[in-house]
Amino acid sequence: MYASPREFILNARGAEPFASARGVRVNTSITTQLGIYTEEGFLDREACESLKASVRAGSRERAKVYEGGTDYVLNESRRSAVRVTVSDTAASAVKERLLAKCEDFSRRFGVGVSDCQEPTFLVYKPGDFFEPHRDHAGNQNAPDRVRRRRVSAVVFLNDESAAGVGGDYEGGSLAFYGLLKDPRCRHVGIPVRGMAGTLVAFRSDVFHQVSPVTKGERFTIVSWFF
Ligand SMILES: O=C(O)CCC(=O)C(=O)O
Repeated sequence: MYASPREFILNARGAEPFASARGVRVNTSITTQLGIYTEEGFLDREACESLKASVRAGSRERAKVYEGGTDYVLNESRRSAVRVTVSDTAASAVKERLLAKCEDFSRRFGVGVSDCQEPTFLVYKPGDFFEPHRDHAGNQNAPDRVRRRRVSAVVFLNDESAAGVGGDYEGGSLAFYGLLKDPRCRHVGIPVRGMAGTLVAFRSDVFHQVSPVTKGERFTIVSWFF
């Protein structure tokens, strides 16, 4: 196990983590066995289109990152993405759908969760990425909202495709590290395919990354259960 996310990143960099996730397709029955929950059709296509319209109309700021202090900071060498504030109606509709997963997630991940944080809407343009990180790493000095996280959720609003055409994007793989027990595999990123409407959930202490988007725009919503 790594002492800190930074140590992991330095190790992972040496092993070119982005390359390990590129172009690989892993069946969801395998990722499920490895502790990554995937639900296709969590949102239907119409809901995804309407949420993307809300994102386009929302106000944008550069996404920040938590680096162990008392608050989030802007560090675009670790995370490059845009965070969008959408209408209360759109945000509450998503939160309501997510809250319906509390019971299932409590059982599935063996943690008691009864609420989730306000959904965060993200846009990644070509070149944007998020380096390997954990959403909660046991740091007791972390702000409350980081310390309480038990389960992380990502909802995809558009499709990852090889061509990155139409409303799709290319690159931008969400990949997980440390799921395979064999120490030789610790730098192997296991990607899940982004598909509009799919919900992916995992324990918040699992290392994950978003590799650089190479074409199109990638739209996701993230939230954390506690
Ligand atoms: O956009 C994503 O797919 C994941 C973002 C993420 O890892 C995070 O916000 O912690």
